[in-house]
Amino acid sequence: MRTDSPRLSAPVAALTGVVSLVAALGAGHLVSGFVGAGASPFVAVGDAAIDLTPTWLKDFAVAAFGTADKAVLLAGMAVVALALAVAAGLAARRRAAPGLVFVAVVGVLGGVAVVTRPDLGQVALLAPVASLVAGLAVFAWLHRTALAGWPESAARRNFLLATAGAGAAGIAGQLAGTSRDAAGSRAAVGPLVPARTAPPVPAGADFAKFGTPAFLTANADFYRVDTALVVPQVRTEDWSLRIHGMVEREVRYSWADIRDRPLVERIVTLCCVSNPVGGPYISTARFVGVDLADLLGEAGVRPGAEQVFSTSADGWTAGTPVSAMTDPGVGAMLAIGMNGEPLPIEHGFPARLVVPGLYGYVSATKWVTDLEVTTWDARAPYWLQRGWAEQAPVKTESRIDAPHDAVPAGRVRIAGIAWAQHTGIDRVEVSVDDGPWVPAELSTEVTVDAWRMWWVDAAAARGSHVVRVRATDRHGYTQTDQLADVVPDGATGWHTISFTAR
Ligand SMILES: Nc1nc2c(c(=O)[nH]1)N[C@H]1C(S)=C(S)[C@@H](COP(=O)(O)O)O[C@H]1N2
Ligand SMILES: [Mo]
Repeated sequence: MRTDSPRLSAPVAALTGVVSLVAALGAGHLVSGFVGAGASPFVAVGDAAIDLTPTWLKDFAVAAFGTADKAVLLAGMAVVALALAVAAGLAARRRAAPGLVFVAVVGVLGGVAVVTRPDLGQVALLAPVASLVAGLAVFAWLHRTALAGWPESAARRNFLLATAGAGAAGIAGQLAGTSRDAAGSRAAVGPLVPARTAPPVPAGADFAKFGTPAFLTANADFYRVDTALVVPQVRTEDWSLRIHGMVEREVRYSWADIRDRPLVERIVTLCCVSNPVGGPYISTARFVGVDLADLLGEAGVRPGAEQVFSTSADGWTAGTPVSAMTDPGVGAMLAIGMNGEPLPIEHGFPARLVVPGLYGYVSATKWVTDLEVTTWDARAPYWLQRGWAEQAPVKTESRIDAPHDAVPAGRVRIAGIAWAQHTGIDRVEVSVDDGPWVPAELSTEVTVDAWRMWWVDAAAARGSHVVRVRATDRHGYTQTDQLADVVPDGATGWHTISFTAR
């Protein structure tokens, strides 16, 4: 009769896999603290997943989870990684080799994710290499001690040691990374005083007391949309903006070059193309910066140029029609300040693009470092490669914000926002229960590049009611009930809500 070779129990085998995974992630995170947060293998794989996600799945994720979509992605990845680690352990109950192969395959995938990141240099590869080495070494080591006699105290000690070491490495990496982050640089910026200020916001610019948003959105409430899993940390001392391509002369601006120019201030509404009818991805701020028309003028745009292809520190790209940036009437800016502060780090510190009238994905590059003047054929920006439109002016739209719950029957105040950038809102009309369109009262216009608020009163008997809104811009265009999806160039249709009067 043949005696079985020693074999790990299933829980111990699974634990071997899980602790090795933790060790691998800890080692990678430690090294990423020195070579850049995006090199941490877990983050790099997540970033790669975001870039590879098909558009329909991304739309679903945004629709289902909103801005929590990244947290959901990370949680999903954690579940998959844990399952793989358990599988690696279970595959190695007798011999370590199958488990080691598993660890190696996962480690190499992490490495591939890092190498293919557009924003990471060669040294970033050190992070997944550290993960791979730590994962293999810890797996082999724990496997050997566990086979030699779990649950002896020595074996148990090794498992604890490996876990504690991984945790310490992860924390050290986090601290090292934090010491290189941009918060200190941002705090050192000091006041950004515009030479040309935007008009003050009059008292009648919003109907917040009736349920609309405030005219200016606080930085903390400003909607946020980007593909970055970890917010890029760009310090002013490391930042520069290069303008090149189809220009007379290539130019490069340092932070001080920009900050020391006369600054302009403009109130602009930013809107995301992924905003569904009635959606929340729209906000307004007072931006401070310099005119892109001036910077591009200094470089000298050559005839035949069609798009300004902008790139951010994290490798994201956008393509903007040259005319939207060189026509001084548009007011496109390189913004460095927002609502009286330097740009918040999540909104692009130290510098971003703001182009009134265009959806963010074709214009609003955050953490911008490079402008290449080129043609549409030569360069395809990030969302164009994923099926979204090349030209994406913000569509005339309106939204109902109040009422949103049950209200007492009788006179009901309905309020909301409308926007028609560059053109301006001419009128907003509301229809209750398919009745006639009734004109709403409009707020004081601050600029045609910002949203406008409206309200109207309606008589509502006890029961449930349906409200629709439509806006007309000063070109005479009235929103139609034609429904369009957000892909490829923005949603259309009348925002419709229902409320109960009792
Ligand atoms: N670097 C970078 N810039 C970016 C994006 C991005 O994913 N990465 N998203 C764009 C999109 S789609 C929008 S709508 C705006 C949103 O800007 P906000 O987050 O400041 O509101 O940023 C734009 N700039
Ligand atoms: Mo967007």
